[in-house]
Amino acid sequence: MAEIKWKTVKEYEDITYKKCDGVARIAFNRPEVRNAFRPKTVAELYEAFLDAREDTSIGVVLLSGEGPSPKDGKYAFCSGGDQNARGFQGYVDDDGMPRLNILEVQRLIRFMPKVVISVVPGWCVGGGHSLHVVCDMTLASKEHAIFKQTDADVTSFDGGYGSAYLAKMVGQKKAREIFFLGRNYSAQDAYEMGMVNAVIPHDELEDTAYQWAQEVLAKSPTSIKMLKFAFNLTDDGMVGQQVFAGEATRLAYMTEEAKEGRNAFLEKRKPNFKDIKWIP
Ligand code: S0N
Repeated sequence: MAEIKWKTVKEYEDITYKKCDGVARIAFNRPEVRNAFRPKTVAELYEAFLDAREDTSIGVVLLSGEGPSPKDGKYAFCSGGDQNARGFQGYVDDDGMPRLNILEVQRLIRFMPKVVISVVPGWCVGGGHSLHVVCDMTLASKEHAIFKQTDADVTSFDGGYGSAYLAKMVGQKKAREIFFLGRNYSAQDAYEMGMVNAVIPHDELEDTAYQWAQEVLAKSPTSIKMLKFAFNLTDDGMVGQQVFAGEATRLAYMTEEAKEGRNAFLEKRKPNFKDIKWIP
């Protein structure tokens, strides 16, 4: 495969953010703490995801973790909330504000009209595990990825996508086992459970993720967007319906009858829809 020519979008402290040929790559960059996130990390993550969502040249976002750790050479996707930043009411920001802002990033991933792939090079734990669950697809390192839910060890619980949506993916019994026992699962275990799309040799993980992204990019953007929102709809209740219906409205805006409706209002006349066919 030809070398991927990533261009850095912006220098951040806690993440890296690059783009190349329709693909954005966002990665946690705190390998010395297994890529745990503090509020600053989450704020940076949110800004980068928002940029990727708004950039019309981007169709796929890869979410990963930089590494290995300079301390011991181990790899991590993300080990969840930084327990050093955790205060009484949440993860405490530089300004002293307690936050649970990772949930805002989860919603951004869930509702962005682009495909988000989690690329898991190592530990995928706690709130990091929840992030991989909420991504559209997951690719994992054969040698180094380990999936683990520690929420019940640290009195934290993702009662939304991290658990309930996980159960839709792997089944109720398995999801309860993951949370209630907090065991380690290999990439192969996670694949067999249905929460990982492919197990990839570590050295090929990044290239494979980019290749998967290019395959998605060869598809029709409107189809991919409508399919993502259709997959989401049944699990997202009225919000899922709102997001899907919003895109249906946009498609309706592109019709002749929509032009007639708008023009009639602007021209202060009654709309004339009589030439529009009632196609069965
Ligand atoms: C990841 C683990 C299993 C790795 O074990 P290993 O390889 O033995 O390494 P360690 O020696 O333990 O760690 C290396 C260094 O990294 C530090 N570190 C690791 N993880 C964290 C962390 N999360 N916070 C702070 N520091 C961390 C270690 O301390 C060590 O440092 P040194 O070298 O100085 O000793 C293992 O490390 C582990 O179990 N980590 C903790 C995992 C965890 O419990 N995470 C928190 C789980 N909860 C959340 O994430 C909640 C997130 C959230 O915000 C939320 C809020 C509301 C609703 C939902 C959520 C949600 O998303 O869940």
